[in-house]
Order: sequence, then C-alpha cells, then structure tokens
Amino acid sequence: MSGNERLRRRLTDFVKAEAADKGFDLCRIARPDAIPQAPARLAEFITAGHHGSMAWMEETQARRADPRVLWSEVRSIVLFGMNYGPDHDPRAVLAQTDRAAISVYAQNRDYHDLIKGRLKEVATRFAARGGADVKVFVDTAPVMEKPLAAAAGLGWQGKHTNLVSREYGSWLFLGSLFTTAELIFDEAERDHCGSCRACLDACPTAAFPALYQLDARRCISYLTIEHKGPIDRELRPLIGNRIYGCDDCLAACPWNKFAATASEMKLAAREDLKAPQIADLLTLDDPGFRTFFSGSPVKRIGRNRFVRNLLIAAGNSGDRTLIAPCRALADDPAPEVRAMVAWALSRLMTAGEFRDFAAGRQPDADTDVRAEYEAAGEADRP
Ligand code: B12
Ligand code: SF4
Ligand code: SF4
Repeated sequence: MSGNERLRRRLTDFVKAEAADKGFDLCRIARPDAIPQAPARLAEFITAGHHGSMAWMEETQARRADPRVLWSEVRSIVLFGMNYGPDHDPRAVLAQTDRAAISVYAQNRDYHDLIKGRLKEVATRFAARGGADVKVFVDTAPVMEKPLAAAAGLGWQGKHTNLVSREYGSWLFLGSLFTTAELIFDEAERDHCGSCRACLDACPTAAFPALYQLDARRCISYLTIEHKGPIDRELRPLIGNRIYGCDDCLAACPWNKFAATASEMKLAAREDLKAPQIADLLTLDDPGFRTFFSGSPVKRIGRNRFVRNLLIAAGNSGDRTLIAPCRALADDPAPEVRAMVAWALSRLMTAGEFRDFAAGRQPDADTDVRAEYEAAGEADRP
C-alpha cells in the first residue's frame, strides 16, 4: 500500500468512526461523478412540471444535478444516514378523524438543526485531521441526496423514490459532507424492490405517474408543506386528516419490518404531536402556534398555512362538533384561512345550514374567498 493509499484509508476510517460517534447510523462514501443519470432525470422531472411551485428546484437545476458544478474542487462525498424509525404505526391516527396526523419526521424537533449540528462536528474534526476543505449539507442545499446515498450504498431508491435501507427501511434522514480529500469509495446498493408495489398502491392521491417517479403536485407532503396557494378541490378530500406531510408510502414498505426504532432520543416523537385533537389546534393564534411548535419543523409553514391544512382535515372529519371552531375562524385576517372555512363548513353543515350561514355574511373582500363560497354553495350535498 502506498503512502497515499494509507492516508486515504486512515481518513476514511476516521470519518466513519466520527460519524458513528456522533450518532449516525450509516456513513459511506460516493465519488462525485457517481450519479450520471441524475441530470437527465432531474431535467425530466422539471420539464414535466412535477416540481409544482418549488421554483428553487428549477433555479438550482445545474448545481443540483451534478455535485461538481456545485463545488468544482470536490473529490469525495460522504453520505450520512440517521434512523428516525417511529415507535408506533404512523397510519393508526388516520382512522381517528377528530385527530390531526403529523408526519413522523415532524413529530419532534427539527432534524435539520440536529443533523447539521452533528455534521459540523464531524466536519471540524475531519478538516483538522486531514487538512482538507469541507462543506456540509442537509436537505435544503442543491444536492441530490437520494441518488448520492444510493451510489454510496446506504440503500437504494425505492419505487416511492425515497432511499430504502435493508437495516432501517424507509426511515432515514440523509446528510452529506463534501470534501477535497481523496477517500476510499464504497459500492452502490442494488435495488431490492423486486415486483413489490406496496408504496405505489398506498398513496392516497395517486402521486406516482410511473415507477420511481413522483409528481409532487399531487403529493400531500408538497401540498401541506411546500404549496402556498389554494389546494385543488378534488385533492382536498383525499388528504384526510394529514395536516403536515404524509408517511403512507414510506410506512407501506415491507423493508420496514427490519427497521429499529430511532436510537437518537431527540428524534423520538413528542406525545402531544402523535395524535393531537383538530379542535384544539384550530384555536391556535400566531403566538400560540409559535410556542406550541417551537423547535419543530411544523413552525416553518407559519400559522396561516397550518390552519388552512387543519380546516381541510376538519372538512374531511364528518365531525359536526368541529362546526363551532371552524365558524370561529370565518372572519380570520388570513384569506387562505377564510377560504378553507367556507370549504370545511360546506362539508360539515347540511346544505340548508350552509346556505343560511353564507347568506348572513357580507361578500368577502378577497376574490379567492368569494370563489370558495360560490363553489361551496353549488356543491351537491344533502
Ligand atoms: C424536493 C423534495 C421533496 C418534494 C419532492 C419529492 C421528490 N421525490 O422529489 C416533496 C415536497 C414532495 C417531498 C416530500 C417528501 N420528502 Co422530501 N425532499 C426533497 C429534496 C429537497 C429534493 C429531492 C429531489 O432532488 N427531487 C428531484 C427528483 C427528480 O429526484 P429524486 O427524487 O431523487 O428522483 C429520482 C427518481 O425519480 C429516479 N428515477 C427516475 N426514473 C427512474 C427510473 C428507474 C428505473 C429508476 C431506478 C429510478 C428512476 O431518478 C431521479 C433522480 O435520482 C430532498 C433533499 C435533497 N436535497 O435531496 C428531500 C428528501 C428527499 N425528502 C425527504 C423526506 C423524508 C420526505 C417525505 C417522506 C416527508 C414526509 N413525511 O412528508 C416526503 C416523501 C414523498 C415521496 N414519496 O418522495 C428525505 C428522504 C430521506 C430518504 N430516506 O430518502 C430527503 C432526502 C431529505 C433528507 N435530507 O432527509 N420532498
Ligand atoms: S408522501 Fe403520501 S401523498 Fe406523497 S407520494 Fe407518499 S403516499 Fe403519496
Ligand atoms: S414498498 Fe415495495 S416497491 Fe415501494 S420502496 Fe418498498 S420494496 Fe420498493
């Protein structure tokens, strides 16, 4: 073994040991040129409009598609996985229509802060040891984390497009460390989906136009978290009580049976976020929302979009006790809230009750809200 190879081996062992020490469950290394199909597939996704209103995907396309465009000096990419396996079946809450379903990843503190913090610790020690430059990324940077993680062998991209691991199933957060150091590359993982299509069949909104492809515009995760405008009327009933993200395709994967519960205590679910009452959450004003979701990723969408999502869940609940808390929001300052009050009440009230309620109101100043009242009044109901 040459001196150069010995150094590569030492640095590779060092970064993997540091990763384990900082609580990462998986750590493997990819070449910067390891994802040759990614640029064309990303281009296809964007050309088809599957990114919806996430304009940042389009703006960062060149850098995202190729790590060497993001940082020309990168020589090795270290991929990290942290298991966030739940200790309960996240689908159980979907049958409790008076409750709100928050996706597993958002049931405790924001994973971005946790993982970024740990990655920075690894990066600092690695840079001091190897004298190389480093950059760390989690989620928000223009890095295609899933194909890179698959190339490094953390798992494979399942038909639901997420990375699946033989040890942790679908429940892995990803992060990366780019470095100018030459490390020893790992082998890619092969696809273990076989003829299974459980994730595709589990999707409530039929968001997969083809195997291994997602149309984000139909995905509940996109609709409840990323999408700011009104949600299509025909998609609203399919959202059920999912108010922040969705886990259905992940939870359906048979590889989860090998998954362990998250060992990182900071990723364990907050009890009060496992199945909160819709009625309670509807009463949150802006300060109340910020306090309740302090440190949580849910805070990111702001109180108005959050209440918009809750009103859709209320409208889907069939629970007439939610009429009063929905009515209480009819004059909310946020038009997206007032608009969804119209939709929710039109679903919870009888046609006569809704007609009387709507007739007793001044026409709304906002055109979208007026349109909701008109559409709701015309809906075919008892
Ligand atoms: C944009 C985004 C979203 C969007 C779009 C999702 C998507 N699938 O693209 C929305 C808002 C919908 C979303 C939702 C979710 N997200 Co998200 N998201 C991202 C983000 C920022 C970029 C993903 C991206 O580049 N998409 C562009 C598409 C083109 O790339 P792709 O998904 O890799 O698509 C590949 C396949 O389509 C494949 N392909 C295409 N054709 C074919 C054909 C064959 C034969 C094969 C084999 C493959 C193949 O090639 C493409 C390129 O590699 C990443 C973080 C990051 N920086 O990478 C997190 C990330 C993917 N999200 C994550 C999570 C956890 C979620 C949710 C589970 C959250 C939730 N519970 O609500 C859902 C899951 C929904 C789903 N089924 O994908 C995790 C996934 C972890 C993992 N184990 O994979 C990531 C990696 C964040 C992180 N750091 O942990 N997300
Ligand atoms: S997260 Fe939910 S809505 Fe999105 S693709 Fe998966 S099952 Fe479908
Ligand atoms: S549910 Fe089946 S098809 Fe989907 S990712 Fe898991 S193994 Fe692959």
